[in-house]
Formats: sequence, structure tokens, C-alpha cells
Amino acid sequence: MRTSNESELLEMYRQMVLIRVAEEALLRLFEGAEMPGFIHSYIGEEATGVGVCHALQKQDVITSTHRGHGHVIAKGCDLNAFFAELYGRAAGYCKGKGGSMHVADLDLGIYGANGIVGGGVPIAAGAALASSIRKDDRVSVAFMGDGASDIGPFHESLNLAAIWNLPVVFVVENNGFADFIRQSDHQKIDKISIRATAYGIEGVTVDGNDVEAVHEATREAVARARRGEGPTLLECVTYRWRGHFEGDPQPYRTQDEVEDWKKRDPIKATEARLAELGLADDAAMKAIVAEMTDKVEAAIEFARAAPKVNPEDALEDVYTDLKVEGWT
Ligand SMILES: Cc1ncc(C[n+]2csc(CCOP(=O)(O)OP(=O)(O)O)c2C)c(N)n1
Repeated sequence: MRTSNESELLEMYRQMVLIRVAEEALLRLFEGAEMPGFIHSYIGEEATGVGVCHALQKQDVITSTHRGHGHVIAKGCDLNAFFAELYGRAAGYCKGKGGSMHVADLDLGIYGANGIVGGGVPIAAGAALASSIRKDDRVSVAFMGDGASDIGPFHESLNLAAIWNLPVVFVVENNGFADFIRQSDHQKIDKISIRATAYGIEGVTVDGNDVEAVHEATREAVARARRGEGPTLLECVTYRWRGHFEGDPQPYRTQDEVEDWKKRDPIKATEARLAELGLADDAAMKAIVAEMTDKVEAAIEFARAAPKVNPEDALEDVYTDLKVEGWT
């Protein structure tokens, strides 16, 4: 399945490199105790977030997860506000009060990363319901892990989205594990996409490390949604290189297994593809890595220099000022 055009492939490569460089920088900052909070690394899964988001328009909606850095960067988030949020700075996306699992940008259709596993799934279905009522031509995408596809709200959301033909794509990033549990120990099925059958919708499984395959499958699902033909369950099979969180001792897998998957690095595969198509040589790819590294370093410098959250503002923005008629 090779239909991404040449400039698209190069752009997707740039985004994947940006995510990898940002994630590697975060690991260093976290290990050096400069980065507060909690980190769930997206390294190894870049082709999924990029392939999906590249098939969307700016106004389209995504909901993300606890492992969401790649999703929000691929949807085009402001890198300064992203790093400032993770640093706990007032210039961050949630004024520094949320951190890694709470990046949102409503103008870019990023309806939030989410620490509640599967929490974004009904939010995306709800956004799709709003779009179908408003007829605004937007499509919503719910990112989730294999573990999230076991929870009740996943099944309720698929059922309602199916019966109401909502413009939504449910993207399962099957990275092999939920927390510390291998997929085969929490599900009796191999392909998660077969769950679509229970709801009468399309279900597709693709190689989540092949950015072109992810992009093409998403384009088809998005086109189906915009035509009013309802939701798709898209499973992208990938692998998380790091532990569930930074500090996870990972007794549930061997280093050999991790090394085997690293041979299927989505970024290296894209580099091979770019070279094969004559779209970029080694020097051009190195220049892209250098450019993305500079971008990330500039954003980190911005975040370091930004003012910290003022503890006195802790309770601001907790409740909305929205007045509802008839309510006191
Ligand atoms: C509703 C809920 N249950 C449990 C947890 C604890 N928890 C955090 S991450 C996680 C595993 C999620 O696995 P998966 O959906 O496959 O995503 P992955 O971490 O593999 O990206 C769990 C159980 C939670 N945050 N929310």
C-alpha cells in the first residue's frame, strides 16, 4: 500500500524525527531530574501518530492518551507551550498545572491527552456527535492503547458511534503491552480490529511501524467518515521501546525482544524508503535531524527561562466561569 506522495513522505519523516528527538531529550531531562512529573515514552511508535495525523485537517479532532507526546506533536502543537507545560511553567498549554498527561489545544483540535485509560474514546465519539449535528465536516480520532480496548467506554463508544454513523476513527496503537501485561495475557484475540465486527463497522489492522501504510489506512477511514458512512476501528501494530513509564524495571520481557523490534525502527524504515525513492540522501536526512534537534533545544531553552507556576494561582481555572441560565 504505497500511495503517499513524495512531499508527504518527506514531511512525515520530518515529524517522526521531531517526535524522536523531543522524546530523547525528555528522557535525558527526566533522568537528570530536571523534568518533573511522570513520563510515558512514545519512542518506537512514531509512525502511528504521524501517519494518522497527517491524514487529518487542522479542524479535525484528536483525543490522546497518557502516552500522548507523539500525538500532539504530530497534530502540530506549539513546541514551546508543550515543553513549558512539561516543565511546570505558566507559559505551558495548561499553565503548567497539568504536565505530560494534560496537553490540550482546542484551536488545533487537540481535545486533550488523558491519564484515564480509554478516557479519550467517548470524548472523541462525543465530538463526532457534535460534528454530525452541526454538519461541520470534521472527523474525530480517538487514540488509545491495546489495554484501553478492553474497557467498557471503548465498547459503548463504538456501539453508539456505529448506530449513529458518527464521523470518528478509533485508532488502537497496539504496542504489545498494557502496563506490565503482554497483549496475549489480557486478550484472547490476536487482531484487535476484529472487535469492529461486533458493532457492524469496518475494522482494519496495519503495520503501525510503516508510516505510509498507517497514513493510507487513515485516509480511507477519514474519507469514509466524511462521506457519512460511519466509524472505523483501525489497529496499528507497533512496539514500545521503553518501559511502560520511565523507571519501569520491565521484568515482563527480554532485552533481546526489544532489540529485535528496534530492527524494525519506523524512522530507519522511512529513511530506507526515502533513499530508495531518491527523495533524500544521507546528508539531507542528517540535515533534517539537525534542524529538528535545534527546534527542540530552542523549545527547552524557552521552557527553562519561562516563569514557574505561581502557587497562588493553583485554584484558578479549576472551575469554569460559564453561567448557565436558570442556575444560581
Ligand atoms: C481507567 C484507568 N484504569 C487504569 C489505569 C492505570 N493505567 C495507566 S496506563 C495503563 C495501561 C494502559 O495500557 P494501554 O492502553 O495498552 O496503553 P499503553 O500504555 O500501552 O500505551 C493502566 C492500566 C488508568 N490510568 N486509568
